[in-house]
Amino acid sequence: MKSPTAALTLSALTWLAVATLVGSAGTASLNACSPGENNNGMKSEPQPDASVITGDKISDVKAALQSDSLHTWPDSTLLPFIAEHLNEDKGQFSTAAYKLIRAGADSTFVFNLINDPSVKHDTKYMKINVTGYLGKPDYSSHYNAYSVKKAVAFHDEYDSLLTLVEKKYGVSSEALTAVAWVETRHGAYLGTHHVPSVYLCLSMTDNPEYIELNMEALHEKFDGDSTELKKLEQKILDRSASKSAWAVEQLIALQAVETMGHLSVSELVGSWAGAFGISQFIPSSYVSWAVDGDNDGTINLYDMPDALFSIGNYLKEHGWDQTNEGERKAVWGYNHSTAYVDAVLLLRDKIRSRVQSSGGQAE
Ligand SMILES: [Ca+2]
Repeated sequence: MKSPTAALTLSALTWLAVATLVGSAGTASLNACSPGENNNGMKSEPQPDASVITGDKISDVKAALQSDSLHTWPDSTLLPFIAEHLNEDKGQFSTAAYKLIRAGADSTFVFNLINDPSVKHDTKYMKINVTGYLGKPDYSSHYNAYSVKKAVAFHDEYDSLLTLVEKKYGVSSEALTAVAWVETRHGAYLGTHHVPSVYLCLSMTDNPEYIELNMEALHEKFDGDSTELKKLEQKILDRSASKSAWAVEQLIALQAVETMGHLSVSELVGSWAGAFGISQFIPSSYVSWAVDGDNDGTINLYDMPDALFSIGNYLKEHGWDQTNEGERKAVWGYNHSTAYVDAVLLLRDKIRSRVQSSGGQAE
């Protein structure tokens, strides 16, 4: 990368403002543990008081970023600037860089992210995230006999931690166990996709060449009538636009994740849809709702206490209460799929029934 120009100093100032904004929200209520104290659920006293970032901070982050002057530059200046700062092998990401800077992202963050050797261009992310809806989700393996047995064993092993989370957020230990199982098998399947690469690719789904790619895939598979085909083509157009806009938002959030300083953004791996950690949060969810469950000063969703506290906080903030309607709304907030909601709540019921029938002990 070439040396930063004078224009970049402005963005550094902006960045300070964002760091202050996110930093103060992220650390205000952290309680340090005494040396040797273990708050990972093995002890019930003292109880952790997890730091909570309440509300959606992304709009605040974006507002602060908008004082960066680069997003106001005309194309005639901005496009050559981008071409100059992207590494030779990263030309395929020029649209992503352009969109991010136009959206107010810090240009240093954008170029560092894209130029990182771990960032790879892969059209599979444009395809699966745009046309994935064509397949019907099957969650039945998440609540079969094997899953219930494993979930009950987890519920027993993490009993004291789950009890703390339940007490704090009012979300039952069985529901927390069910969400963490369906998401990642309690951390056994965290995904192997490079999260920045996923979002950078997704931010370009509305480029003509990737729309064409998805249209071709649709035409290859489709054998219905022309009215139905037109509807599906429109759906691809709509999803290409919405996924792209969403990915730009998530990349802005990823910048906030980096500022918070708990995770190495360039090393984040997760699902092909861009979710990471045991709780499978997307970057904006991490910024807004992830919490430091074990009070070690770091919000790390690859650690079980942080992941479970974050799931509890997320569900509570998305409407979880003691009603079926509230539960369904909260779980739907986690993943906008009725099949997903059904699977999580069915597994929750099965765990509860097994736990109750065995007197609280796993078999
Ligand atoms: Ca932590």
